[in-house]
Amino acid sequence: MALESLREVVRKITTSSSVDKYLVEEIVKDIQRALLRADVNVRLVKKISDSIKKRALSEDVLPTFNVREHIIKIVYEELMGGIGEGLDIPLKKSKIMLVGLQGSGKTTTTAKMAKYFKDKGLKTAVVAADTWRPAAYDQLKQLADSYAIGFYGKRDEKNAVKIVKNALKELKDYDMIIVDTAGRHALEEDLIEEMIQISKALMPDYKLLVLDAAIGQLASGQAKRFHEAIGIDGIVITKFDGTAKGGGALSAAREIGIPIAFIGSGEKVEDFERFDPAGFVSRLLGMGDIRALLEKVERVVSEEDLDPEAFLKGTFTLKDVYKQIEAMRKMGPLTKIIDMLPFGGMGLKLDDDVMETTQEKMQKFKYIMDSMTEEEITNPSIIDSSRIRRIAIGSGTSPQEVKELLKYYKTMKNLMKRMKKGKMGKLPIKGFPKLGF
Ligand SMILES: Nc1nc2c(ncn2[C@@H]2O[C@H](COP(=O)(O)OP(=O)(O)OP(=O)(O)O)[C@@H](O)[C@H]2O)c(=O)[nH]1
Ligand SMILES: [Mg+2]
Repeated sequence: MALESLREVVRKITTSSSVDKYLVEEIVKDIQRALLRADVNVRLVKKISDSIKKRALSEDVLPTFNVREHIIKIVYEELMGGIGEGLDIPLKKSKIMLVGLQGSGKTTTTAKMAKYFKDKGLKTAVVAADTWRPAAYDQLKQLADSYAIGFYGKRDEKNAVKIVKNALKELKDYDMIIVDTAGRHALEEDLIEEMIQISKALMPDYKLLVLDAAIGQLASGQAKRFHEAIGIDGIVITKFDGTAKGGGALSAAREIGIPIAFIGSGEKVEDFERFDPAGFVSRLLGMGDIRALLEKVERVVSEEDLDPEAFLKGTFTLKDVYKQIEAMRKMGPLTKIIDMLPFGGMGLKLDDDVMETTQEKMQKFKYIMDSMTEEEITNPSIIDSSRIRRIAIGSGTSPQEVKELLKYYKTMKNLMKRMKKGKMGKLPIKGFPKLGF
């Protein structure tokens, strides 16, 4: 379902040539539907879709993007922001305590996680501290044995706190200790008390809440109660292999502000991975090529950030001028940026009037460049007077203004050349009169 609706979104974006309000509304509606179907709660859906709408309509399309990519980039970034980053558990001596509702997958997850850390080179052991379910001990011991993972438990001991205290003595030379606890049907008082006592005895570095992907909207309430009782550091979503998309668990995590640490996606011990926000977005919305898009977005975003060094390398084209202007626009007041530019730090002082004309001019330069062909942008020397006329008409400017941009470009290019040669001494400040430099 989600896949179909997102295909539809992409189709709409692809066949459209401009970012208009109607298109954005349509896209946002489709995304809302897909998210709601994946069990993401209404508040989170609203938050994500509001920011998509706002950004899609207000932000300029980056020079290296078309409209389609522009919108997908925003959609993607907002979804990623909505999902948040995962919890990264460093590979060092630590204790982890797992808690969760009955049948959520704690015991299975204990074994999965132990194998995960063992495979990463940590000496790992598990502790059977579920004294409520008679078969819990055997279930965990069997899993630990078959993967050569350390194990501590006491079959007939009814006091979970005692087990944990003994385990800490017995497992002193292990790096990673993972404790399985009894499942809570609902959060009964005695079980809450036991959970608190175990936590006090163990002093875990991480308390992870195990949530079934299928829990849906109930997740938030559950997570809150566990969080209030012992303070949760991260969430593990299990049964991701089923039909549920985990939107409920995700919403719960976001609502209480706790990162997701791992995802369990099958009954086998191997079916376990670190939480990967990009993968989660794809799963939520069924968008297969989102990773490739992400890579492109990352590349462009980092290219677009102003890096004076980069301007000194390679050829300087109008694209670089465009990037400079973009970066300036993003980075705020021009005066601040001057220090960061290759020709900055020269004690340049701009008064407000000059500042304003500069910003205005920059904007005009952008319009002009938007009317140029790719070839003209990368190789401005081909721009003759007939091209200048065409560009001026296309951008609603005058040939004089197009020439100004070309002059600005040439000046910058020469400047770059000189800087490259290390001749920083005489900077052609006078070369930028129209821009106020
Ligand atoms: N398909 C699938 N099944 C899972 C996954 N994780 C756990 N299960 C299954 O879910 C059931 C319950 O898992 P347990 O690990 O025993 O859950 P628990 O939270 O320890 O249960 P209690 O100790 O009774 O509270 C078992 O049949 C598991 O095989 C998963 O990621 N995918
Ligand atoms: Mg269990």
